Amino acid sequence: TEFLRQAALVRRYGAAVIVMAFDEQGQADTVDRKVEIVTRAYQLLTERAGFPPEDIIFDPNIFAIATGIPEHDGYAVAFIEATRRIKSTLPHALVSGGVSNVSFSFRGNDGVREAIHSVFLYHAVRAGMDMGIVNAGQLTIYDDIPPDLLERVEDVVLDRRPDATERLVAIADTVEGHEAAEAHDLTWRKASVAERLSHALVEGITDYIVEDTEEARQQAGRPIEVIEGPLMAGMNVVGDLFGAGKMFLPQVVKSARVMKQAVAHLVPFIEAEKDASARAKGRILMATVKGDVHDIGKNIVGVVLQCNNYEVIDLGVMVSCAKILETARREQVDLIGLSGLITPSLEEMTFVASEMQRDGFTTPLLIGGATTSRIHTAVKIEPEYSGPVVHVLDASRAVGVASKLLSADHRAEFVADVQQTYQGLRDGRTAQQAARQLQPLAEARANRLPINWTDTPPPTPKSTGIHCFEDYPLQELVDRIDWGPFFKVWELAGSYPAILEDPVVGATATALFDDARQMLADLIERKRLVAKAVFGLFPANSLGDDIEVYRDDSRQQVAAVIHSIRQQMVKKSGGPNLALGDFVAPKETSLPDFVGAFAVTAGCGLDQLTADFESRHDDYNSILAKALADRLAEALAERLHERVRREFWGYAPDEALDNAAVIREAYQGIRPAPGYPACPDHTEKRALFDLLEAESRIGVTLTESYAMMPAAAVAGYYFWHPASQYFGVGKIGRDQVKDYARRKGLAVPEVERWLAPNLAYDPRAEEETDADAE
Ligand code: B12
Repeated sequence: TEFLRQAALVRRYGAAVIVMAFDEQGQADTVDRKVEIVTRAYQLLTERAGFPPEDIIFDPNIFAIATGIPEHDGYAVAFIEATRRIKSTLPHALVSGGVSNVSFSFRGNDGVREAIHSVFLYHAVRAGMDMGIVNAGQLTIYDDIPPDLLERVEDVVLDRRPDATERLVAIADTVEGHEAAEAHDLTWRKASVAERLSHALVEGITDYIVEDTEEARQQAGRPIEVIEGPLMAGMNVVGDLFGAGKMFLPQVVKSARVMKQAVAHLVPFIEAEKDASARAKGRILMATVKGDVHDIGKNIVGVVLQCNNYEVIDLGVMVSCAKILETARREQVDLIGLSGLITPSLEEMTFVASEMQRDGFTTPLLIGGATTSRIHTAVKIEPEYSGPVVHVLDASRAVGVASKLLSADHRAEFVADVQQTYQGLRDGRTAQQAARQLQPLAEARANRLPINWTDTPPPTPKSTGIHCFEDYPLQELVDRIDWGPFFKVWELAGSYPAILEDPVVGATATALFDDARQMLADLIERKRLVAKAVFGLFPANSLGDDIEVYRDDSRQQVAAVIHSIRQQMVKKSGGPNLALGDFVAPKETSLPDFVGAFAVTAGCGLDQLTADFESRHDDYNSILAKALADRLAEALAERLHERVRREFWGYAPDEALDNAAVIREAYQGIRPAPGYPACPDHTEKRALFDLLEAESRIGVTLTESYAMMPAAAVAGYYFWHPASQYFGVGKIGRDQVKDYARRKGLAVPEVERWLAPNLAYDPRAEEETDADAE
């Protein structure tokens, strides 16, 4: 009962649980006991406490091995085997464990401990372990463990021989902690041509690729054999290492560059022979949907799939549904992959799925991109299409999903599993929706942020009106770059700058960072990218939830209205229900307040730059350039905001924050951008752009889904008040949607379409209720 009481409490907070393999008789140390205890817990949690199984994490106890006590020798194997059984018998449950325990008897000898952790993780992860607690400073790369040590450590971890501990102890003193130093030698050049090609692919070295490929071609009977033979073999090694977590994304993208250059050398010979191209594992169509311009993520996925021998047809960005379906038919693709960055793309993806259904497609549909999610895919997209629909979280999972969908043996099981999971998510969602408590709009408004305006009268900007920078000095932005997201693009986990020293990804991150800084210096020196910005500080007052922006100080003529949306969730904490309008002095106070608006880009010239790289089959530098342009755009937004606070508005003239403090948003005021959680309506960008004349002044345009072009662009508002803060609007009710539609002069269904992710209700169900009422 105590277990169930605690489970109910955890469930009330919506949290996941970690359950140790522990019962009335104590901690479990054998496979059977571990499995028996967690199975009992699983049944109680799922059947009695209503826990979704994916929120249950089991920790089936990792105990120290090689302690000298024979009964302890099997502890690692017991964990690994228990994990395997849990993963096969208790669907969706996750497995974790405290890894460092296992090597406890080698305290003081980090070299041996690192090797034991890596070996243990290697086998446990293969058995299904999902996560673990481990000192990241005590890990080495499995493949880097010297063979002699590896054998002895595996003997111990896998309990392979009775004298395993003695044999490991015998060499323990000779083992040193891992060091990254890798000799820069060229001995690999002496190996056979096939081995050289494989080495160049795995290490991402392009220096000799054309001459080696040519040598291989001369030796081969036909040019295609070079691709099908040594190049494919090398790429298979890369694919396997990446899949096993032993190689990281930047390295894989560099490998792809080697492969592309080799293939480019061979293509003219293959064409001269009129030979069919190498047989790929499958043909995948990829596209960023209509109205959306983002493509870094899609391109990365494309590269990773190509590395794994899939043929990728990439239609680029802003691709209409008709073109996607027409190409899919003509090219007889095996999979269709859609990508999107902003929320309007979610609706477009749903539309593509419904059109696939209408056209009688059965091709599996993959969904990916920053704005997508498993829950959205399950709730909105999958019900539209009877073929398989799978949300893919990131590049490293894309290959696994593609291979299962294209495998005759595994497809049915995989699809059934995904469908069952999505059904579960839909059911959970309905229950959640029913439980969600919203306040009526009027009550939420009554609970607005109370600001005593007479205490802090609005500061008058030093300089009102519109300011424009047609060529903002890039050098000034370098120190304002937030490098954290840059590493995330490359799927390297960790915060900057610690990531550069990280024991697992540090070397890769450092090499990538060096490349990035070198390219940045080159971009600045040769002026290959141009950054532009426009901003304005305008007289303004709030009127209810809206903000009226006036043309001049007389405040007679309204130049634009910023429509803000109010939080409607019940605030158990007693906090206010916020809307951006709260941060501007209400009209009835007669106080002369102001708001700011801005649009920046660092993407002018980027298309030419990436086209150059791509013509040289260099995805690595192309992706690097895009990621840098994004960083510069964000840095420009940051720097401009800083100057607005200190110089142009001048309400914080003495502000002196370092980059880390700026990234932490330790300054006064906020800079929300339409699309971000405080103002989720992308259509508000239209008024913002008109107010700033952004199109004509800096050449940034809006697509039909309100994405900005060039892609490396940010646009938003400035609020000065010290109480202004970032927040999420969350879910809203139909009362607010109707009110908002009226204020914006739009039809309710149109607003419902743009704000789909924020609706607390299903508009289709509401339509029926309306009809019933009539
Ligand atoms: C960096 C960033 C930016 C950068 C660069 C954007 C870019 N090129 O990605 C800048 C600063 C320019 C930017 C601008 C904007 N952004 Co922004 N941005 C982000 C951020 C922080 C990270 C995105 C990113 O780069 N991820 C790394 C890449 C590699 O990942 P990815 O694209 O998701 O791709 C991976 C997977 O999704 C998957 N995948 C992708 N595609 C596909 C396709 C297939 C078939 C498969 C299988 C897999 C797959 O694999 C990829 C590799 O692992 C996200 C928040 C977040 N944490 O996601 C917000 C976010 C994407 N941005 C958002 C918004 C709103 C904007 C702006 C509209 C804000 C504004 N008003 O200015 C603009 C729009 C720009 C434009 N041109 O219109 C929102 C979008 C959601 C929404 N509400 O619409 C987010 C989610 C933030 C948020 N929480 O609100 N942004």
